[in-house]
Amino acid sequence: MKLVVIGFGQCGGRIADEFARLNRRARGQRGIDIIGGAFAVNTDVADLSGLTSIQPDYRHRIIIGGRKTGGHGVGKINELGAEIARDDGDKVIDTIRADKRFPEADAFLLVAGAAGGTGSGSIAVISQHIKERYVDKPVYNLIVLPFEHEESTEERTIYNSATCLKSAYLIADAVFLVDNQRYVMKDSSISSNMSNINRIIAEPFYNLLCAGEEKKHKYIGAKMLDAGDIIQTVAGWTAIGYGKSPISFTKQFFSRKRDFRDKANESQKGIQAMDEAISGLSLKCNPLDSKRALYLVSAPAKEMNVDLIKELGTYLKNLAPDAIIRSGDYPREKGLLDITIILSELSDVEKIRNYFTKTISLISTLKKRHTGAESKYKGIEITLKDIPSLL
Ligand SMILES: Nc1nc2c(ncn2[C@@H]2O[C@H](COP(=O)(O)OP(=O)(O)OP(=O)(O)O)[C@@H](O)[C@H]2O)c(=O)[nH]1
Ligand SMILES: [Mg+2]
Repeated sequence: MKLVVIGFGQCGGRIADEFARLNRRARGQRGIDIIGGAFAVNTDVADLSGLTSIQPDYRHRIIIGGRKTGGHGVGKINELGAEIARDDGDKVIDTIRADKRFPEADAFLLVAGAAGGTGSGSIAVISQHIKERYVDKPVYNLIVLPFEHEESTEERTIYNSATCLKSAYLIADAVFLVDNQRYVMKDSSISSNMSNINRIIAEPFYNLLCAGEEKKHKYIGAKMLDAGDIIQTVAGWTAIGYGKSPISFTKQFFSRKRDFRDKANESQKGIQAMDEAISGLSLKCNPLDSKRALYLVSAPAKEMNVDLIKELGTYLKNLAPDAIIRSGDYPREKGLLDITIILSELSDVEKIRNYFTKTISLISTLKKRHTGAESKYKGIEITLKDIPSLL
């Protein structure tokens, strides 16, 4: 599957940059393309300059709202981000479709941080523009949820997240949810932490996108997972995960001599990788709530067999009994059995529900505060008119 990846704001831009690196890796290691263009859109010139892999020209790093922001961002006011996106949406789309790789893409992936201003405000507006113009290509959003410390120190964080998520859910074919808090790692400086987090966010998409683009016979699995499977699976609130289990060299080397113990070991490794993928999902959710799911197993061809795939399917079906499950195998990895998993069409996501309820109560608090301020203002006005003016 080939995606047109468009990042909005700082967070979105950096993750789109990560996808550009994934594509470079796919070309270098496997001779295939998984991206039909990677773009970054921002109101902030400095943020665009910090990217490394997206082509540095104005056709790939797109500045919007120059007149309104002077190139300095929208300072977390996502309504302003949305307004700018409405004004400059056509410019963004015209720029993206000028890329020669654009026609090959199967779908769009738009990325943004929920809590900021530019990305949070513009992702749904541009998704809407794209959907109006390209009815035949699905539009997916990948939305990054804020760290806990951001939620506790800044009211706007929750409000922006709720409005961004609601708008994205209304317009996008699916919303991949990524919770920053789940990726927090100790003993790293913030910036290396962020780039680590971004790398881990993008990683599960690597095999998932590569599998359907393979041309060489030996890398095509018994059950190839292609763009059609992904499009059929991904809908509504969605989480993605990745897990791996090493396979020792000697085992691969002497694999002709496998006995029943090796076979049991294989399944165990498969289940272990699947457990890791589920416990490391991009967002905490309950598999019971998912209506559609997908898993892709990638391992050296010798390590893969129908029983393993079947066993993994049964395992997942027990966890997500209401889900239609699609699967595929991808005989590619060396020394590794890895699993990519998607849980989609989630009927409930606690974290998102909390953003919505907190925002509703925040709005009523703000209203009260506002009327309080108005009566105070009126109070001053009344006394003010009796004071003589020197003008
Ligand atoms: N995972 C990840 N999260 C990020 C990154 N940069 C920012 N964030 C998160 O994104 C949110 C802030 O959004 P930004 O992308 O910085 O904001 P913006 O869209 O540029 O909007 P303005 O700067 O207000 O114009 C916060 O919750 C950050 O924790 C990043 O590189 N990776
Ligand atoms: Mg910014």
